[in-house]
Amino acid sequence: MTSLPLSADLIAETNARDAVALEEDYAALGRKLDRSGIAIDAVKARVANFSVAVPSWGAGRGGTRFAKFPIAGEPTDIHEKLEDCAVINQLSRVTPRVSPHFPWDKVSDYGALREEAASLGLGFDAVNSNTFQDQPGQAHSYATGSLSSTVAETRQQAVDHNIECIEIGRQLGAKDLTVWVGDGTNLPGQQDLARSLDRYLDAAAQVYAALPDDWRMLLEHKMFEPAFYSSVISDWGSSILAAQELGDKCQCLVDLGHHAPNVNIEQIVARLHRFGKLGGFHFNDSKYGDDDLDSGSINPHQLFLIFNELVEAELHPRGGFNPSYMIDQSHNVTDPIESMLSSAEAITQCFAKALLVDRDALHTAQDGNDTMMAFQALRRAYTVDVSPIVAMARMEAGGAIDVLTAYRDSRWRERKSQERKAVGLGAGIV
Ligand code: PSV
Ligand code: MN
Repeated sequence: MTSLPLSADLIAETNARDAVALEEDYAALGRKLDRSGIAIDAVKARVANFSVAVPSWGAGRGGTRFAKFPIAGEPTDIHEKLEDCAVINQLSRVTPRVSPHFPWDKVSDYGALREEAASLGLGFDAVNSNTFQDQPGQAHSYATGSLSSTVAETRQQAVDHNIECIEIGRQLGAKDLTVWVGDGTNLPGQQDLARSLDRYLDAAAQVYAALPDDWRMLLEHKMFEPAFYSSVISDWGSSILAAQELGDKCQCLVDLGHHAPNVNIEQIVARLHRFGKLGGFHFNDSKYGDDDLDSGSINPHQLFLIFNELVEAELHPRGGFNPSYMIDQSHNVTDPIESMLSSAEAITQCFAKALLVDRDALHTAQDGNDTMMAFQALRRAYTVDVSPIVAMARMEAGGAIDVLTAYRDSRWRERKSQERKAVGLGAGIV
């Protein structure tokens, strides 16, 4: 039986305050879109089917290598994280899956954890392995690498951990294994750049061989950090080459923060799709590097352009279109629930805007080399305020029209601060 964390009455009360205004805004937007031949209810139906997963680790306050500033009522284990994720989904109705990270979310009974999540209205998304940190009592250190380590026993340990993650994921009902390694170097000459990739590919092939038939292995690239001179899987080029070598069940995952500044991420998305290797996303935003800021907070236009490519890719699947969508952010100074509510809304709005693009006008302008009209086809969609569509879809699914006000009215964090144990201080990028 499902038992959601917030009272339905509370959501209904806050919705009652906003419902008339929403109806008016929705009707006005419906008339505007109708003039362009767009049926607002059809867009709303697509939005209602959209979803994005949340990361279990995102439910806690993040930190930098300098400090972490915990808040009272923060979750300290996977059970409390699931509760918070259920709050996000209950209000937003767009985040029904949680992506777990191991060993951070380790428990003794994964069947029970799956049931616990289901009772909160949640399922599990991709499982994430962690070979970028050492754990207490671990036999071999990852300090100088994991899947690409020069030490055979360390590589084997990393392979075994990934295979264990697949086994855990099977019990949780997941279908994807996301592999991000921090492997790389900090000084020129530290490792042979070609041979470290050979070792990575060899070890990754052992993980790939353990994938069930209906699973995918998603390779997440990252340009720098923790390695500051070279990373083994540093960019989408390394990622797609590795994915092509490993096989059809291996695809690439694009974390928006993991590129060089000003890289054209939407073009990377189109390229990966072109070659059947677009596996998924970690949504976040960044200004300087991998800052893990809230999605759409710095460059919402880029997020829209990415969704424009995704909508285009779905229309022209080229043999498949099944990218997994997930948020991956570090909430250093906000309540993580609030950041994820706000981010889920920003992501869904960009998807909705991309649905509004007049594709015939765009393609005609593109084919005729009418640069300005091609751009205007995108601009017209981007400038529409789609918030009534997203809010209406959410309300009809049982969520809140104004997610942040409803969350604050629930006093969730204050109530949890009475029940949950305090999180320790300390630094660490997680
Ligand atoms: C690495 O920066 C990353 O984006 C990977 O997805 C990790 O699994 C995650 O952050 C958590 O640290
Ligand atoms: Mn990530």
